[in-house]
Parts: sequence; structure tokens; C-alpha cells
Amino acid sequence: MTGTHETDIPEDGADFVVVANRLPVDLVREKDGTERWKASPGGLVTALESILKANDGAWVGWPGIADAEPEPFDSDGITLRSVPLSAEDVELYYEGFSNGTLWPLFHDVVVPPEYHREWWNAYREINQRFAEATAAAAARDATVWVQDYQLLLVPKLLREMRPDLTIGFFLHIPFPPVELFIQLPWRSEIVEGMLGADLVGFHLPGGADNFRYLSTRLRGYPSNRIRSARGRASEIRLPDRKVRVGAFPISIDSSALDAQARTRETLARAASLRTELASPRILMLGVDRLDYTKGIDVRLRALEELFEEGRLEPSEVTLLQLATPSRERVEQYQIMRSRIEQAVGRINGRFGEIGHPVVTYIHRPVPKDELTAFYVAADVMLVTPVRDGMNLVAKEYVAACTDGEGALVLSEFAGAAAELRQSYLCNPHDLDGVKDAIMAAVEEPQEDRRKRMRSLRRQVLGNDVHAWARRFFETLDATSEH
Ligand code: GDG
Repeated sequence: MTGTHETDIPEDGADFVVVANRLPVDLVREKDGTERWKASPGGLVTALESILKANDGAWVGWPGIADAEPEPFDSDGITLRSVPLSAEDVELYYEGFSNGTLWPLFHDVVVPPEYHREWWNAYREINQRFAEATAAAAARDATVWVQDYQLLLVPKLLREMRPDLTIGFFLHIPFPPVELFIQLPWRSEIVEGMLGADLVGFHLPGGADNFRYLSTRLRGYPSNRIRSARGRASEIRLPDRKVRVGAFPISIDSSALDAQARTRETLARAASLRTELASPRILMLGVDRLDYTKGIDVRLRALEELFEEGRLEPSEVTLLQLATPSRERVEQYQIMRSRIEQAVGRINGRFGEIGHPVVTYIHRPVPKDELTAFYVAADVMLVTPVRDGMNLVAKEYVAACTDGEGALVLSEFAGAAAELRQSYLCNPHDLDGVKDAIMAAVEEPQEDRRKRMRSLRRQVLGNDVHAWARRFFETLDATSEH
């Protein structure tokens, strides 16, 4: 293993470094071979960009296309440092181990995870590469924040190279129960990798508990609950140091979205959108990466049955489903996509009219202000994942409902359900329950619906992404002092 010695600490390193699989911008290669940067959507970028801009930080990540090696550059006061990946690296480390093994395993094996030694070897090697790039970017005693499931080994690798650093790790997806996790042939290495951090954060206390239990069960490390100013936390005792574990439910830049939703342009676009959709009485909305965890199929099936049973009148309802392309080379995603597209075609064939399809399906990203107009226009938001770490879309919808109108149907299996208790909660495995939740969202008296939305808005506007980051950093600070 390559070690970095004290002498390798860079003179011009950053005091705060974020490490994530992707940079907050995408490198795009044009047909003529020229390259340009483009802002990239996605949960993590949405969550972190505002925080980084406020601090002079560096971001280490992959630029999004294979075999590109752009020089470090400055974007809005953030130094971006690329970790290059070859086409084979992308296939084995990203599409393979990250999205073919860890993603399904951590989402309760919704589809069967695949275990390949070749994928694992690439994952280990590329985590090493990320750790080296981070070590070269961080000033002495800097704080490093490692993000997500693609980089589970980085905390340990980085600590070995740079013991001076304070290292935080945050997992954006669920952390599974021990009975599932131990399927992983490389389970001990992964747990040790994460324990390289000073603080390991999850969205929910359940994930933190799973991890703590696993550390004891697999590695024999004792742990205990500790008193913390802000709710539950615990500590895992390694032979030479302690690791803090806790829940930090992520959020969004709520007031910025609230403000954007109130602008004249957004309101006008929301109104014109309804007209373009043939002015339905009820506009339903789904916004997801096209992923098998998101339960797009669940809501389509629920709608189809509601039409079939005559509980909803197709001429009065439109579902606008935005399904952003994602991981298109991974086989399970191709299977999912064709299933969903078949269902959309079938439902429109059965219940649509000329000039009025019941489902309008968009399979490409839309600009952020257009998405905000979608939220503003929608009467009912359908968020029905079978498993989801948090789900920012649910919170974005609430922040955009500035007039207090609107109804959120939300799966109990999204992390957001722990906070958004006043939404129309449903179990996505219980189709009748999903249908009832949709009907309640449509039929409940307006005053009750408004009351629910008021409570949801208090939650989302009072707990934004800035508060999330502050809580994480305060805990990390306290941990490293400790
Ligand atoms: C992971 C976890 C966790 C989507 N389409 C467009 C677009 N988006 C934006 C949404 C939202 C984000 O992407 C999606 O965030 P989610 O949280 O819903 O889901 P994941 O991508 O799966 O994120 C998740 C999250 O990490 C954060 O920790 O909540 O559980 O799976 O912000 O608005 N944005 C634009 N155009 C689109 O077409 N501009």
C-alpha cells in the first residue's frame, strides 16, 4: 500500500475537503472532442453546494466521464479536484460493486445483489485512489467529509496516510440490518473502512443502531449510548480510539426553494403547465431518478387499479412522472425502465383520450426552475419508494407548496417519513393501502389537507440543509476534541 508521510502534507491544501464519488459539476465531451463543465442534478449536490460555497473548500470526485483527467480548477470559490476513472474502473467500481452490490444490498435486497471478486478488487483500488487524492488536497489538521456508499473504505485508508485529519463520514442511503449486511463477503473490511472516521453519520437512528450492533457482532468492539445535547448518539470503542455514531437527517435549502416557488415566473409557468396538460382537475406528480427502489411501478399500479375500480375518473386526473435517467448500463435499471415504460403505455392505452394521456412521462432531466414549477402546479405528490435513505423530493415539494395547498403521499420506507408524519403515509408493499392514501389525499376536506401541509411546512422550513451540516460539524468537532 502506498503511504503518505508527514512530508507529503500539501502547502496549499484546503482546510475543508468534501470527498464524493462525483464532483458537483459534470464534464461533458462534445462531438468534436472538446470538453466543458455542466452543473449536475442529484441529491448530494443539491444538499452540499450551498454549504461549500459558504466555506472555501475543496471537492474531490470523479468528473463523470471515463478517461478524462481535467486539471484542478476553481468554481465559485471551491477547488475541484478530479479523480480520473477509466472505462473499466467505471464498469467494475461504479456500475459493478457500488451499484450492483452495495446499492441493492443496502436497500433491503429489493433486487438480488451480485458478489464478484473482480468488482471488489476494483472498489478497493479506487477507494485507495480517492484517499490519495484527498490526502494531497487537505491542509494539516484539515477536516474531511467523506460521502456515501461508493467510498466506504476511504475513512480508514485516509487515516492511515494522514492521522492529523479529522474525518467525518456520511451515508446517504439506508444502512441495512445485520442479517442482510453479513451476506457481503468483504463485510469486515467495509466496517473497518467506515470506522476509520471520527464520526459516522446516518439519516436515521435505525441505521446508526444497525451499524453499532454490527461493529460489536463482527469486530467485537464494545459500544455505548452517550448523552448528547441533540438526541441520541453512541460511541464505538476501538482499541486505540473512539468513533462517534449518530443520526443526521439531511434536508434541503428550504427557504431558497420557498422563495423560488413564489416568483412570478414560477407561478406563471405552473399555470401554463396545467393548461398544457389539458387542465386536469387533479394533477399528480412523481419525480425520481429512474431507480427500482423508488416505487414508480407501485404508484402506476395503484393508479391503474383506481381507474379500473372507478374510484378515480381518468378524464379528471393526470399524472406527470419525471423519471431522470440513471445508471443506464446496469442491467436491473434497463429491466426496470422497460417495465415502467410498458406500464405507462398500457395505462394510457386503456384510460387516455386523444389529447389527454393520463400519464405524461418524461425520461430526461429538466432544469431546476422547471422542476419547481412542477411542484407548484401539482395537487398531489406521489413519493412511494420501497426503500429510500431520505428522499429530498418529498421535502422539496413541501417547501414549494407556499400557498399551503397540496398533498404529499409518502412511503413509510423513505427516511423522510420519520419527520413528515403529517403526510399521507403508506406502505408501498400494500397496494390497497397506497390506493387508500391516494384517495385520502384527493378526498380529504380542504381544511384538513391544509392543516397537514402547515405542519409539514413547519418541519421542512425549520430544519434545512444548513442546520443539517451545522449539526454534523458540531458533533464532528466535539468528537475530535474529545
Ligand atoms: C440519495 C438517496 C437521499 C431529480 N430529477 C431532476 C432533479 N432531481 C433532483 C431532485 C432531488 C434530487 O435530484 C434527488 O434526490 P433524492 O433524495 O430524491 O434521491 P437520490 O438521488 O436517490 O439521493 C436519498 C439523498 O441521496 C440525499 O442524502 O435523500 O435517499 O437515495 O433534489 O430535485 N433536479 C433537476 N432536474 C431533474 O430532472 N434540476
